[in-house]
Amino acid sequence: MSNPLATAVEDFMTGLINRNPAEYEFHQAVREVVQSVMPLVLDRQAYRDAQILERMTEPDRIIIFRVTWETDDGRIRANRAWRVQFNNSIGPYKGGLRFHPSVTQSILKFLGFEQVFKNSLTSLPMGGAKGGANFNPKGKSDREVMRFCQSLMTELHRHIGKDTDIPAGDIGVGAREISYLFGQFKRLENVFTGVLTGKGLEFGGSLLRKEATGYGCVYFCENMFQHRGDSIAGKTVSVSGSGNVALYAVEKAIELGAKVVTLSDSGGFIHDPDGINADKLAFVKELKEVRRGRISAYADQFSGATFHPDQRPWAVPVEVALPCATQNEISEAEARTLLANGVICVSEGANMPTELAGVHAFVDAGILYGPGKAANAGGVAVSGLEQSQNSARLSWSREEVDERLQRIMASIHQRCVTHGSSQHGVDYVKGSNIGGFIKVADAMLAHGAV
Ligand code: NDP
Ligand code: 2IT
Repeated sequence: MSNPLATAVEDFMTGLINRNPAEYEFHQAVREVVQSVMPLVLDRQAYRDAQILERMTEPDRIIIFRVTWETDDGRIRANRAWRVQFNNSIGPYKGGLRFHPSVTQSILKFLGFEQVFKNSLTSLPMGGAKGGANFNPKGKSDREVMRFCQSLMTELHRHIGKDTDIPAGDIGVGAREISYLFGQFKRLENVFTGVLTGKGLEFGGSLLRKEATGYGCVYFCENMFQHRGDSIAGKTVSVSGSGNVALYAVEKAIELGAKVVTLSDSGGFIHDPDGINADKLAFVKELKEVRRGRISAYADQFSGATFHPDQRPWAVPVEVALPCATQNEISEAEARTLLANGVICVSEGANMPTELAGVHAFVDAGILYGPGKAANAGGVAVSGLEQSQNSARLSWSREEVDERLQRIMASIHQRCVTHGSSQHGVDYVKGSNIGGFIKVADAMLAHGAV
């Protein structure tokens, strides 16, 4: 017998795939959301009459442009850049910029789409966007990165603004890149304004923005544990990545009493059965944030640790996994390995790190599974707080920002509980998708046919 819900999802997806051929990451992100919200859409005639789902899956606009720049030895190079302005129903467009050779329009559309729901969950007035370029910052000099950022901003500046669209960092875009982008925006527009977040503390940045995504991911993890009367304290944890999100997830997990045993980069992963302590983390921060080195150096530095080239950390038995590197870094098979080895909690620092079949495996197993759009919302939330501080021309203390971050993560968790209750406990996928959807959908209804 045909299931009307499954049929509605498949009919919708067929149309979306036909309209957006070969954008596999975008299809994946949309399918997950549509599976969650279709019952609500079928139930509310107003959503169907206004074609809310069709409109929410179509970006407001995509800006595509060439970025031409010069290497240190005078060769001309060109890259492609995008800004996907997805939805500004509840606030100005907001979302990061990614610089990585793998960047495609499909990846930026999935990220922009996820950002709409994530930003809605934070309760702050932020719409969703994402941008970036297929530029590889690895191996480039600071001057080359500067010239690239300046060239990119020379086009991007006319499309962004503090009340229009506020970019920030993501993979390959950290403090250095945001500073160069900000400097060029200021030069072109002759205004000093909070048009980017993740800025340096000397020029309008917020305390704790750097730490916010990783800390927030662990706060969300702890919220899930506490809801079950448990805690991350004493648990063994694997973390992937060794960038901005991963390093501060490790820092907070250690602080809350967990034992973190892995880190990774695109070259492989390190396993340290003794656990990464504060001193070892300080070494990794210096290695990654200052020297821009490779994680394999960890195993050369600390006896007892091993490096596993070209592998991901998911076969290491742990109770908690925090994927903090990139999309689809946990395959279905790896999700099943984690479950077979006894994982009880997965909190996603990265965006869409788990393949959809792996997501279903986690949800069906009834473990605590916090999807990225809920668990990694702390970064954009503190970006929103950076914007508030810029508007008020104030700087809040670290304690004040941390307290607000903890409150926002707890309220996202509560929203997931409200919208995601199921017979197994809380389905955080359903909770975050429906919780993020309703506010945006209702704002779109209120705005009429725009
Ligand atoms: P960084 O560039 O600081 O670090 C990325 C890390 O992931 C590096 O260790 C990198 O290794 C690894 N990585 C990236 N791409 C790949 C790949 N294709 N295969 C294997 N390893 C890879 O980025 P962030 O820490 O900022 O971002 C990590 C994730 O968190 C992304 O999914 C991002 O979208 C998400 N996120 C980031 C937020 C933020 O505020 N920065 C907010 C919310 C989510 P290598 O150096 O070898 O490339
Ligand atoms: O994926 C994300 O939420 C980010 N990269 C951060 C976006 C932001 O505007 O701070």
